[in-house]
Amino acid sequence: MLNLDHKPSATSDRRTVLVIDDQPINLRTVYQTLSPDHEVLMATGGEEGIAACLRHRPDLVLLDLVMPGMGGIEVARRLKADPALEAIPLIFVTASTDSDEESDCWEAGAVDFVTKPFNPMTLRRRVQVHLALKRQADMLQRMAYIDGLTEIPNRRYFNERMAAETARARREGAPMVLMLADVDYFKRYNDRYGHQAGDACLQGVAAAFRRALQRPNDFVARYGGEEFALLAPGAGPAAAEALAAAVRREVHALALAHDASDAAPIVTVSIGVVCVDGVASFDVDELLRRADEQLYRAKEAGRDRACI
Ligand code: GH3
Ligand code: MG
Ligand code: MG
Ligand code: MG
Repeated sequence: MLNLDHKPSATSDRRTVLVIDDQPINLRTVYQTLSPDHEVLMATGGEEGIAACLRHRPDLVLLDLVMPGMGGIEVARRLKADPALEAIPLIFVTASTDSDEESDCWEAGAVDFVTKPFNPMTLRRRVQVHLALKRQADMLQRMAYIDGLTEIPNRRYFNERMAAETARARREGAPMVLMLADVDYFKRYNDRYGHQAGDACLQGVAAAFRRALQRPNDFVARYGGEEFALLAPGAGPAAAEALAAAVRREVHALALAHDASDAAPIVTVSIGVVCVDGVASFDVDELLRRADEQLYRAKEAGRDRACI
């Protein structure tokens, strides 16, 4: 599933293409073919290519099949295994005419296959077609998965990522942290400052949550009206404490006056935290129920706090 936390795709017409090939001459040829229309990044090997994907999140990858060290198929598998990178379309560019190898490329997740030496126009057109498809897919994803008010992912996105990350945590025995956060006395905030100010407050709180995220795969979604859900895959109890503290610090730093709150003179949140230790068996509903219980405890204990 697309990682929605990266740069919005619809902002620029120039899109980024990453070329991974061990031969400088091939890199140069592809660069000359594509650079008039696109930003072209280059990597001379598999590992370097994956690192460039993580750093630059290209819109498309052109991948050489045969390279010393990590070959193209392995690069493709790794990109497809990373939820943050799997949506990047891959086109194999290869001198191979072996039919089995061609099948391997498709099975590794390629959207297209270009044989070397290529006709420059064919390469340009194929790249254009797949960039256009990617742009449409990105737009649909945004419309389906981004909350219109706060511009962070919505509950649908959260449910899908949560299911995927929970399955992964179970499979890998990795820890994970789930948080449900709720704005304190928000009904009073609306009553006191008006619904429009309430909307602006939710936007500010969403941005504060975002700033509090610590690692690339952490994410926050608008779970309901003034409720937010955070997931930190791979995080243990110490990271959970740090994340909850960062969230509270960022929300406090907004310093939004709330003189109708019994918790503080500013907007605050209460947070229910659940740490998954990686060996326990659990399912999504159970985790959400536990996070909700912790949130309820935080509310009962006076709000403006996290319960772990
Ligand atoms: P608590 O501290 O126990 O959480 O109290 P609360 O008032 O925050 O909780 P309650 O669930 O009673 O009220 C939530 C309010 O959030 C009610 C609803 O009108 C408001 N709300 C939900 N979505 C939106 C929104 O999109 N914009 C605005 N302005 N208000 C919203
Ligand atoms: Mg090669
Ligand atoms: Mg609520
Ligand atoms: Mg509330």
